[in-house]
Amino acid sequence: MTEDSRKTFLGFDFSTQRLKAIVIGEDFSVLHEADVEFDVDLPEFRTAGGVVRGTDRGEVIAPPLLWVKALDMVMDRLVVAGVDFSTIEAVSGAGQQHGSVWWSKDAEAKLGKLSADEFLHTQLATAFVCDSPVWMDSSTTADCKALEEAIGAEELSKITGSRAYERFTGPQIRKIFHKRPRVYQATARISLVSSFACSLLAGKIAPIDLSDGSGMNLLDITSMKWDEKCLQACGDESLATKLGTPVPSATVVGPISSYFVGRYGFKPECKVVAFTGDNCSALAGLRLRSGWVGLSLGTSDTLLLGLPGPHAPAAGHVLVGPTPEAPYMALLCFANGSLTRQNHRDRLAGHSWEAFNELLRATVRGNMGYLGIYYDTAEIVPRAAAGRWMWDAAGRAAARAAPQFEARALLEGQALARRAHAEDMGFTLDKSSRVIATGGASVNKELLQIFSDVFNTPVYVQYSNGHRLYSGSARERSVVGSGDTRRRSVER
Ligand code: 5FX
Repeated sequence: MTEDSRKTFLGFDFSTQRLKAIVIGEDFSVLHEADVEFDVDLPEFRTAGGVVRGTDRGEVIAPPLLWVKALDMVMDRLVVAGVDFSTIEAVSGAGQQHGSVWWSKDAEAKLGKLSADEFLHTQLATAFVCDSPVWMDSSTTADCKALEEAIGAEELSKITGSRAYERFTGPQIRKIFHKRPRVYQATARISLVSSFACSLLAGKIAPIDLSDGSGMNLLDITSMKWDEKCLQACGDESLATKLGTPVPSATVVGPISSYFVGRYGFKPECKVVAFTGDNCSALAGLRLRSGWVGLSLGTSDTLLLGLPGPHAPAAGHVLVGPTPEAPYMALLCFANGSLTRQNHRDRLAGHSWEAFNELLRATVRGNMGYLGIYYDTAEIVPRAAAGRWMWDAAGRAAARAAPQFEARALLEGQALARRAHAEDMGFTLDKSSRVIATGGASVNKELLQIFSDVFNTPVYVQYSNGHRLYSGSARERSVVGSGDTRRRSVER
């Protein structure tokens, strides 16, 4: 069958550091891929890791026009890759969670009459009232406190699935409402990064989906409606209108905007499906069974578990699930993921993963007792400021250790934290347990091996055609101790 007679589907991932696009066939085969790396491809926005550190302590923002410009750029790359857009039946995607986009009063009119002859970013240059606070922002501690005081911490967790967290959109909205009232008043609509991206494709402000909407401290995850008291605690009576009505994640929002029909040759009836949060879409793609844990290794590391119903966690988050098979999901987000690994790779091994992995191979499981905690950025789980701690086998604080011990201390420390907090969330390991890894760092076999050793569970990696075992669990191996304790890969 030629591509022309096939139905194809286009997906986007508006992640922290890059925008990725992928075209798949009806059999889920990947036909084309393209990406735009914000720091490298759009240097005029002066981002580092896709974000800009703001002037307030802990403030982390991104200019929405960066994402707008990246969209045309990635589309042009798909054109160069030979994509025939007329075969695309439907478009959808994911975005980094919690970040908010503040649309001006004339933005929706602009979205509705975009000319195919000009770039999106020139036409939407005045569509945003301010830069977007993103998930790495930790400047809203006072707002979290105020929200928990207004609702009650446990009650807030019961209603919204989370206690108040700095990066959650409700506290971020509260900060702008109180500190920048003119910005709040000038805003017609507030989108999440996901629904903002969907809006560009749909040519109108797209609804927030229920799964990503659960990362705001505003949604009642049982009734699936905005909670009046939470809205009141974060803004004024206009907030419900600014947010619009949330919809299930698989909702068709409308046909694709005429901009994409005219500029790239989409058929006018191509459907735009609501976008959701990156972790929500990862959970949907992983098809987790009970006892399995999803591990998304990206800028942040996130642990994902499917849940049958809502509950009120003391730490971590419960979200409405993205698919009927996963009605609810648990999420634990560790802010120090790939960026932290990369910083220490650079420090310990130059800029090469190969050299870093050599260091790991020079050490053994358990790292001769060396253990480390490396927070280059404020950590979310557990809540903690940036810092670095290391101990030797006797439990003494160690100011420094040889690079190979540091390399393993960093990764084993990360894996241990992921396991301990998953267990606190109610996750129990048994014979059927497995870890399904996804995200950029899931290509690193040494890292996967460490997760396998620490979770004592096989680790699989998600591919478009299914899960593939990457590393055997420690319990499948016989050798522990002084002999060859290094990896015995059972890759298939
Ligand atoms: C989840 O709660 C997070 O904050 C992060 O994983 C972001 O979604 C990263 F994009």
